[in-house]
Amino acid sequence: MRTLVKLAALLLVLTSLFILGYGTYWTNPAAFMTKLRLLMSLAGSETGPSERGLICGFETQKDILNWKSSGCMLSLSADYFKSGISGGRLLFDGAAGSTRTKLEDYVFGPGSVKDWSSFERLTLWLSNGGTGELDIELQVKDSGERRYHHALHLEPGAEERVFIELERLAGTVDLMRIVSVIIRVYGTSSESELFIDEIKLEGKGDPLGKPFITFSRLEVPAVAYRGKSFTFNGYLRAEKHVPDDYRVFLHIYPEDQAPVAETSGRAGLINADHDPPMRTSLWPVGADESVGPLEIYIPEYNPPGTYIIEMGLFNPGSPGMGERGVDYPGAYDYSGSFPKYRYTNPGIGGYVVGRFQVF
Ligand SMILES: [Ca+2]
Repeated sequence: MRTLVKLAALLLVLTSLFILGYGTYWTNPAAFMTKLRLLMSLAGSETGPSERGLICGFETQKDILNWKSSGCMLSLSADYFKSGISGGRLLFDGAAGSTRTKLEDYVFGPGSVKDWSSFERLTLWLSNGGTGELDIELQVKDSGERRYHHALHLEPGAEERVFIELERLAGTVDLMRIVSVIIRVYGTSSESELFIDEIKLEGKGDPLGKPFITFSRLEVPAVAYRGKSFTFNGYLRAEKHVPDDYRVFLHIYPEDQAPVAETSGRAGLINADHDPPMRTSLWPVGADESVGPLEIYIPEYNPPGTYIIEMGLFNPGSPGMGERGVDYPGAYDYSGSFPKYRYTNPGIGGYVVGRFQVF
């Protein structure tokens, strides 16, 4: 009797599959296989442990549902894959005036990887399956709406494995709070077709979470006078290569103004932000580099007393607008508007590197 029930159930499943697949199979065998795989994935036959750092493997319907598309349609495809049994296929609607299209993944993928700080690079495969050239822009967005842009061009039939070093992203976006990966495609028509697979994070280790700028020393007089200038110089050392050109922030203000949270709100503030004599991307590793010399004037109306010197490197290429008051323990500090490099020196808090007297 039980055997009969099992047989009946099996027959029912096979009949549903047949009805679902029959029409599709004769018109489009590939689509039939995709549907079959979808049914299998929905039935839970592909639930393996997700790979560390995998953002999207384009293997299940769930992978597809993470993406929000506009001007294009994403589906699973057996025609292109670099991992597993399928990849993603982007077809463009080709409507009049539709020259660019967007695909956005809210990084809720299998690994839910929002903190990228322990990885070294982002990689993915792209292949142009259509007859026209494609201009593609990859964007990585963080919770503060900061975006990193990476542009590439694909000839018809060309395939590329894209690598983006996270060290470069770190200067623009907050690697601990990644929100989405966006793929924009320009110049599409209804003949355009883009395949994509295996979006993942690679590498491990701590280079991105570990500070690598060392404060070396200051050259300032012990005493300076209101209504006069003094000569300032400071030295920093890069313990590893700095990928971008950072600017020096140099804030000098009366010590009693330190409790004021916003630097710009401190009475008597002297803001001496400037570009270092040598671009930070050219700084040799392990050597002291000077950020001056500078002549700094102390206005006569400034109060006398102990003054604080706050100095560091920040990235002016970042669009800013960071969340304030966020404790960030890594190599990059987003507690202000722009990413700053933290010092390796223990005990340097708030970038305060020295004090001097003003008379
Ligand atoms: Ca795949």
